[in-house]
Amino acid sequence: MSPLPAITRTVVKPRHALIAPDGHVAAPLPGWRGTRCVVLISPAMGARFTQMLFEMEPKGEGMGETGERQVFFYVLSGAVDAHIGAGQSRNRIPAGGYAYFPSHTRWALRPADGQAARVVAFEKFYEPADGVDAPGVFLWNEREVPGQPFLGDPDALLQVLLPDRPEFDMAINVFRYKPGARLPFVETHVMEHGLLMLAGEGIYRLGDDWYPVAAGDVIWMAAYCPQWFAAIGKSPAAYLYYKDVNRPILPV
Ligand code: UGY
Ligand code: MN
Repeated sequence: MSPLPAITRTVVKPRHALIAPDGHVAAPLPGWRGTRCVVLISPAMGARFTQMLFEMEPKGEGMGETGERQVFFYVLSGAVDAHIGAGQSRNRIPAGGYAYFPSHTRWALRPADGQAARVVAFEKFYEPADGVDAPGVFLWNEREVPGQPFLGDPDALLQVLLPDRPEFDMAINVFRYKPGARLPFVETHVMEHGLLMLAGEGIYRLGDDWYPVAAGDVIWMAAYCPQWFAAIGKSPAAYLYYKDVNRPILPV
């Protein structure tokens, strides 16, 4: 028997949201063709950034110019060729690979090897900082990034995907938990998060609510949303997440 179509785990609240995959609806976006674009998190919800999913057909394509924004693409499956800058230099990005395009960068993404590809993106207006040069293009692969025990816990490993330097005003990390591992306390902080569950299952506490979550789920946590996670499945859990960092809290 199929589940009632009127039931979903998705919730959108003022200070957090859980977006389950069953509710995805395509939002055609300029610059993309042969691609199903899903805007998962956006300022329309109250966030200060955007998180999007791009399901690209083998002949699909995305292209743009970042303008005042910056964009981080992470390849979930398949592989893409990233064409960067006026000269359109080409770089192959396999699954687990990622590309950061700073503001004022012309870019294009095309699936490689005639295969479909799935890509998640985080986009944010860049906030220049006094005495700090803007970052350059950054391409790398999650497999090359060592996991650091989170606050000393070897069962909760944090991979910091972008350089931890003042020119970057956003961080993108992967958090990997062994079954039973958890955050050591309920975090409450000024930084905002956008999160995609990559693997496994767990329980997320958001504010005073508790949600079972699994691979494919997306979470938005506004600043100061109390948050806690425990991995409860039989296999390891992992999530990819965004946070705003390195900038003064009050506008200067
Ligand atoms: O970086 C973080 O704030 C991270 N520990 N938060 C989270 O996993 N919800
Ligand atoms: Mn946090």
